[in-house]
Amino acid sequence: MRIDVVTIFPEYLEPLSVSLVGKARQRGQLDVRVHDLREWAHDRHNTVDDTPYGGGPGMVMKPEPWGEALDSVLASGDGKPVLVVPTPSGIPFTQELAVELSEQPWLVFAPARYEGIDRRVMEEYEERLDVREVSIGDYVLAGGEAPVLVIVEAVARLLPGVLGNAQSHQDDSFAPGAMSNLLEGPVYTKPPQWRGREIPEVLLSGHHGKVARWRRDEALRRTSQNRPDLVERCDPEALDKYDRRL
Ligand code: 6GU
Repeated sequence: MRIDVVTIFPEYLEPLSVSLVGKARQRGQLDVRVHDLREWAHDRHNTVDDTPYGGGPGMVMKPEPWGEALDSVLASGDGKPVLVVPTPSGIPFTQELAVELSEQPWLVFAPARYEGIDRRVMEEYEERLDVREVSIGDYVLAGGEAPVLVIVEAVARLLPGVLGNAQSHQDDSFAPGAMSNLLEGPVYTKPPQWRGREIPEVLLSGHHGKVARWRRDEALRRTSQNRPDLVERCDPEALDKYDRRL
């Protein structure tokens, strides 16, 4: 997969060289290119923003640098990318959308600072591309760069061969399928005693059926505690599938 990011803070994207995403790049599974939007500014101050028409607080990102930057990125590759625009007014970013994006050969991210990008940029590229305005949650960040890190990590770990074990994301909380509405329960590793605390006995029993049932009960307990909204949407048949999963 190829990913381009156009931003006024290229250094904000440096974490994309670390950990899972960094390794996927080193292995050639992911081609990430970060571009400085100011390269497409024209005045000597490299201005990319201006005051909003109609008045009001803050600044709006000018359309010309975005248009030239996106045209240049589009011309540098084959075919059409999906254009992802992080914004608190977008559709919710979900695991389902992560899966859909992970199936694309090419993603271009256009994170905004300030109050957002001049609307005509979206109108222009909606005529040419699949454009997704995406929000990562119900809170407001200062810009779309942190959401790009979030979305790229969620997508990259779904690419074939990026996680060691293909099973490991079948069981994710929010993975589409049997467990789509349950959170994962607690996990334990060695030592068997730590500061006087023990491992739940069932995990040492070697009884796969009982272990599966315990995990499902813990998943339900955690979900009703932290996300009662998800329990309401839970399909009872999904619980039986959870039992048979191991
Ligand atoms: Cl995608 N951008 C910004 N600026 N704030 C957000 C967001 C995105 N998602 C939630 N809050």
